[in-house]
Amino acid sequence: MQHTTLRPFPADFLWGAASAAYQVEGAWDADGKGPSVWDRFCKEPGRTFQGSNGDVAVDHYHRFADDIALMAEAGLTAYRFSVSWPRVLPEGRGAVNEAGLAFYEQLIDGLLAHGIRPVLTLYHWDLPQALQDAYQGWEDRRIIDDFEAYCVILFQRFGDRVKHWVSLNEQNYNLTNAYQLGTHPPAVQDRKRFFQANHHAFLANARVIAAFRRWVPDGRIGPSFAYSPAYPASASPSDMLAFENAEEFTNHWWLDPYCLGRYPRSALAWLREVGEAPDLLPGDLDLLASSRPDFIGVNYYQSLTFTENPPDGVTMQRINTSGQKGTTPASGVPGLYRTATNPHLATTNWDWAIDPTGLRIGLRRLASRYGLPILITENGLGEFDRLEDGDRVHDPYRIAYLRDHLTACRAAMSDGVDLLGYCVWSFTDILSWLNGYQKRYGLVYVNRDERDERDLRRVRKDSFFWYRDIIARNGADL
Ligand code: BGP
Repeated sequence: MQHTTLRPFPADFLWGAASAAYQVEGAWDADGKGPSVWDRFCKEPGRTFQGSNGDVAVDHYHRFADDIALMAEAGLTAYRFSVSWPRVLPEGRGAVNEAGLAFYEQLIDGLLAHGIRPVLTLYHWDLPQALQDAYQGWEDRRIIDDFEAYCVILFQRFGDRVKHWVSLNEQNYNLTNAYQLGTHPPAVQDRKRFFQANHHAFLANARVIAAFRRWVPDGRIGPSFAYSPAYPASASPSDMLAFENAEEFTNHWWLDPYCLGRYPRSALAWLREVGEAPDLLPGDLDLLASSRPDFIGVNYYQSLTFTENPPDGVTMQRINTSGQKGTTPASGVPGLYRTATNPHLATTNWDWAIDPTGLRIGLRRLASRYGLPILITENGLGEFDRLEDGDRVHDPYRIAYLRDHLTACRAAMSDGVDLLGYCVWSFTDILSWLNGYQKRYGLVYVNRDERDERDLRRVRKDSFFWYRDIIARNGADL
């Protein structure tokens, strides 16, 4: 579709930026917080880039007021952050840590005082270690009750002020790393356990949405999905079939249960054939079908291109975590699909394809298939940035990336997509889970690296000023 004019962003469009507790807060054991699985995992040798961890991260826990002031200066109208479950419930269940809740209360009230709407993520991967130890976390159905109880504490406490909620962040990406690649805790490589853990997460998501309706009836909630729309490597029927397989296994497998309350048919049939299907109990599918979200949260970084993969073909491979361009191997599931390089797209230094049109295509696919509004909960560029004399960071590559993706959003809205808002990943630089501090995403530079915490000073990048001007004109100057 080629529009002669693009639709303007609506007046109430959420202009946001995002973060996650483990990646920014630090204060990993302060004021009664319990350990999360990441607190332990990052300290095991060889798990992360140069052994980096979030003990201090960017010290947002102590500097949140200054960070909010910077958000206000940028003109943000929304800030997406996550609550650390073990900060609120050190054991994952049972006694509440009042000091943990108080931190989020101050953060939320500080945002609201500056006219910034809080978008609260209930779970961004930092599972309480106590629940991993007690029953292996997502692998056990007990997680459903415990997750619901934790979420209800937050609904009761903040539901009067927070109207935008994200249930689970990137269940797909997190559990793929946790149970297929072995690169997130608990570092398992077992597809049967992978699908079972996912099934419990779907049920937990549904239960929490049902509880949300009771406690925050005027709020909106949805999961955030790591969405990489699939492309076929060519128009050959075998590549088209591989692409269909990939769409079904890497996208619909999550989005269909969330939004339609059912698993995609061909994928489920395959998993039953190979003995990897999750065990479903009576009532499970009814629960899924009863809790439709209010929106789909989309975390978009790249499209992925697929080709056929024979039964003795390529298996799942770890991604590039060094920033050495061209080191990502082909990855796939034998008999289903494998990734291929898309010769039409440039890539970042971490080999992520830069594809704004892929965002437009993806948004349209979601809008047509699920008929729900969409909130872009993450989009951004991880790159090496350089702090220059006079406290300047020139990041024209990030500005180009954000501008092109926002333009794709406008095109998608003109195509009929109901887009609620857009959150840049990330507001400040953050700890990138496996990539250390050198893969920077922020609009605001943080003066630290893997080896040295330095002074953790905040420095506005060129992209900060650019985004401020875009927001000021409600996106009219893209
Ligand atoms: C998403 C996560 C974020 C963030 C981002 C960038 O998967 O929700 O937490 O990390 O991707 O990924 P990375 O840090 O691996 O480059």
